[in-house]
Amino acid sequence: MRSALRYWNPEAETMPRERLRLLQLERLRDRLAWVYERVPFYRDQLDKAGLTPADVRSLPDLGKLPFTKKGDLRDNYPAGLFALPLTDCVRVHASSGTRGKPTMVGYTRSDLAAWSDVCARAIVSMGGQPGDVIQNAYGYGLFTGGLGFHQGAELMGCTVVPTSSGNTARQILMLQDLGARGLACTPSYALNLGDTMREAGIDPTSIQLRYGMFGAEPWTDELRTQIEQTIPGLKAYDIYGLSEIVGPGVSVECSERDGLHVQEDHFLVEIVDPESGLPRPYGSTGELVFTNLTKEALCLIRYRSGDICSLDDTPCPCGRTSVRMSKIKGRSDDMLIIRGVNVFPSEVEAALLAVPDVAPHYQLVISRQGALDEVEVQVEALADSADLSARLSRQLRDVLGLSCRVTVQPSKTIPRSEGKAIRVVDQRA
Ligand code: DLL
Repeated sequence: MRSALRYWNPEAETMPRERLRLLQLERLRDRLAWVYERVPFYRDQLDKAGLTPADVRSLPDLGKLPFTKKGDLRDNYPAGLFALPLTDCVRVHASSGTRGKPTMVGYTRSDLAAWSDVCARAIVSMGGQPGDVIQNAYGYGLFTGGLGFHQGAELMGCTVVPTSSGNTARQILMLQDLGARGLACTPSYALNLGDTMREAGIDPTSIQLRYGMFGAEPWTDELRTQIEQTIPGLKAYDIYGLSEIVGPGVSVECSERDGLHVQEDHFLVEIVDPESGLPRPYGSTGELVFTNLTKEALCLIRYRSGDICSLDDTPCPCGRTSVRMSKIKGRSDDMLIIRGVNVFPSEVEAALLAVPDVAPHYQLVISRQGALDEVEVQVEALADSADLSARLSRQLRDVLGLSCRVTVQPSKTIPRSEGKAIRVVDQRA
């Protein structure tokens, strides 16, 4: 019998940190020269800062370079930040633009090969093995989730069932008939799928799911527990990524589920103060900033992700040597300030799901009364409970210092997700 793989790319995943740092520096210098020669935006940026690529002699020198922001991609829509003409790309993807135009990203054949490799590493890290059947319910299309996962799973010799998102009845049929061991989708959709199976009275032993590869939106350990209770036998793992940098596979949990390993040979990660942009030490919370170390088509330098978490470079028992990210707390632009209290939707999720009788479906509705922001937390109950709303209000006040109205809605009235869940409805003008 073939022994189980521990790593997909052992050389890259277990490289001693000193060697990894040297490799990162070499790749950083090479990519800086690449974009300086080919992308007018970066040439201008560096010229204005009085720098040339040769001025970066050590990794800390990276801090001298200006940031790239989402607005820069928008201003140069569709392909102004590409280092190669569109005709040299073999594929494009785009992230859903909530404000106007989407963000367009491009890939050469070599970019796709590197992306497939990091996705294969991620699948093995979450318990996948060559030969496994993997059902991929991330949306196929411009979104990077579907095709990103697909090519990684194919590369490692899995059998991919490309269901894409939605059509829950057909998803369940495929799970039963083809016996997938791995399920890839957003965590909110996994919960929706599990709930639907339970309501339909499906025998859990007719499903062979063992691992879930869930990401593309913030979620908490409390939601992880709920998903695992809803789909017995499945272990839920977190996978992170963003289209601007590549798509899924930038970082992923291992069997320890104690942070997400960043694929640092491809993505250089920093953590900065979201306000000042100054570097923050490992262990403290801040905004993730990524620099591509190997991309050809769209190679971003110091890209402000907007995602808030912390980094940890202590050794992991799994043997991978890369730095780990904590779960994402939220986005810098999703942080709510409700009567002076700063709160992320994920903190509300963790506090709510710690209370018995509350269903794992919720929405925060924000409105403005005069000069004050009001938040109404809408939830559904698992069982009849006259004082649920009062208990939840107390919990939010005690845990988060947040005073808000909690309304318990009739069952099934909070929209169920098929992709990224909408947790916040902002009614402010
Ligand atoms: O969501 C890529 C992806 C697909 C990741 C499938 C994982 C699985 P975008 O649509 O560009 O790309 O959205 C990127 O989603 O900046 C985060 O705010 C959020 N996000 C992605 N993964 C996670 C995660 C894909 N595991 C944006 N936890 C990112 C929290 C996540 N937030």
